[in-house]
Amino acid sequence: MTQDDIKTLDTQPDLNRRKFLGTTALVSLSGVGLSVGLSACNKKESAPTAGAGAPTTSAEATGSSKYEVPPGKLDEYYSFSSGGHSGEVRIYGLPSGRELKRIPVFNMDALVGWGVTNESKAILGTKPNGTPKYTTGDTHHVHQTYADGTYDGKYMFVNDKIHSRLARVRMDTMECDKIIELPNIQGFHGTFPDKRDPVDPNINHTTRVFCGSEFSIPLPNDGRDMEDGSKYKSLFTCVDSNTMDVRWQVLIDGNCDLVASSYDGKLAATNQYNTEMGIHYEDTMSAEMDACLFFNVARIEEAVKAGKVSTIGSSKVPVVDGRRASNQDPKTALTCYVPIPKNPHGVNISPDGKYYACAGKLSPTASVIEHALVLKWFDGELAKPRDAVVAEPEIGLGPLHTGYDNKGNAYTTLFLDSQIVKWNVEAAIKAFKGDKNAKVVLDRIDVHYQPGHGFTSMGETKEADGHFFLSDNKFSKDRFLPVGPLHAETAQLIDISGDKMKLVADHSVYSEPHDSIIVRRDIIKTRQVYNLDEFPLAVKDPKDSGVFRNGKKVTVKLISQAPAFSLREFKLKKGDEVTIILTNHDKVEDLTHGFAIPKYDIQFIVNPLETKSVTFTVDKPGVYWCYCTNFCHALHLEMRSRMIVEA
Ligand code: CUK
Ligand code: CUA
Ligand code: CA
Repeated sequence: MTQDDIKTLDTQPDLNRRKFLGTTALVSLSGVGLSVGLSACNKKESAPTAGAGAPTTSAEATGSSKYEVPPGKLDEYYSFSSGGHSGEVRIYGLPSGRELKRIPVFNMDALVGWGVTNESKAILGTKPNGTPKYTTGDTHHVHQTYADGTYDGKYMFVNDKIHSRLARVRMDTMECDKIIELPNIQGFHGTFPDKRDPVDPNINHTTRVFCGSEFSIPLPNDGRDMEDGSKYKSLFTCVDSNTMDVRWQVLIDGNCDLVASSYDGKLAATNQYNTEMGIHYEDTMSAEMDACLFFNVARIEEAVKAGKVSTIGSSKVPVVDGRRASNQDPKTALTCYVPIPKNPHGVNISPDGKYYACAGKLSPTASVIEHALVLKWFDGELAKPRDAVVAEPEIGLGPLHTGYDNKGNAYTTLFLDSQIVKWNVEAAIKAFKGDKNAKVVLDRIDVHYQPGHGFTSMGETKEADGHFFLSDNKFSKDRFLPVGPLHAETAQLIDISGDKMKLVADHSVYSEPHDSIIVRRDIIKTRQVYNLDEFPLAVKDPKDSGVFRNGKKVTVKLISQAPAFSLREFKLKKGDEVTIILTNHDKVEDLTHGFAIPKYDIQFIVNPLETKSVTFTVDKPGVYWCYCTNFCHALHLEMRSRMIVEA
């Protein structure tokens, strides 16, 4: 594409395609128009759908050894990614795309024993019968904690959309250490940690996590008001990042979706696509304008302190009123609703902290909202919230998520156009003011196909480095060997360091990552081994091994040290409730052992100097070989212990 073409795209949008989205798709809501217009792949009809054997044209393939990571060499970046339906978090190396780890969070995991061990069940929460309360999760957004505007390498937070849970992952062990369920909400979608305290200048790091609820429900949701949509409500939630207690909630008009936090700690933001508060999906598209909703964090916390709160149902969480009607006076308002066209998706703050980009989704625009002007509105010095919008460039069809480089450029995913568009924020602001020469759109690149999230290396921090953009695409079709009706997703790596974007790699990923962050490797400092002392149950001395009976409750203590368990066998009686405590005494990193008991559905691992426990009732007499599941030694297969259950 030449510079002239780009200019044409910028100033003269393709009217037919715009019209298609703007009228056909949206007017014929009940007909096929909507499904064609809004569902994927309307543009790439010519692409083979599956197994057609047509090789990809090599014209677009620009991969070169510069981006390859040779054997024995390490990647420059970590990419932390949500796992969608899997309920897990994944870790990749970039640029190689090597999958390094899957962290079980909301899901069961046989390798780790997540959902099996007592320790993981205590984090997951259990039903009265001791099984995990939920066994499914739906992770969408991962973000790490901040200090001084960049990652501090301490924690990562991830949402669970299906059961409205927030999980925290420790970055030193890359394991989940806490999960909470948010009260009185459904469809917990966007989440973002704050970056500093809005008031206390000494707190320059994360202490809060903001959470948006996408689905409105009757409050409390106990069988009342089910047919009356006007009674459905959404709440915006703030969680303490240290204690993981819910601090407060804000009752709002409309819904929440994605969430952003400002660099000065003063504002949190969420885009709203259902300001109509529609229950049926055509109702959610009836208005031309929805909103980006801003929360004044300091004022909300003052109101909570002053007791201007209510509670909902059995929840004790203080709820403040952020609805429009109660927040008309800017000088006391807790919330500011900035009108944005139409069913926007995504809100992302620029690394200089000045602007939020809120993409239109059903409008081919990205709205640029100036942070300082929103603050001005709260001071009573801006006539109306919409005046905080300082640019609204037309960038393409189905804009969703925006990443940033370190040169003032934004990169937005275009779901319907299957493109990434690079545009300059300051130029967009000039164009909005009437400067006809401002060159807003700088480049476009095709991706394959239908990108959801896109994100840049370190792009959610003030250390954005403008090196890579990763496009997480929802369809891959002809890009990989077909594996049945469901294909892999594509994560496409794009070098954004030059004027032109350059596609450098296709990585296949298991469905369906939504959001990721790309983190410089020097920020992450992991531990090599655990410490015996951090586990209260640890079997510290091999001599402490044995079977300890207290009526029908039996504790079996043993250790693992390659290639043996400290008990060759242990005897139990049918009906015993047994707790097995296993401590791994191997001290070398990665020298992990497993413990599996056939027919009892027990399987877990113990890492070096780690302790884990399981509790279950032995109801089947017989001999059960407990064996090591993790290849640890030349005599790994011989590493066994006999569980003998007497009738
Ligand atoms: S949402 Cu998935 S593409 Cu859940 Cu972040 Cu936009
Ligand atoms: Cu221990 Cu294999
Ligand atoms: Ca709407």
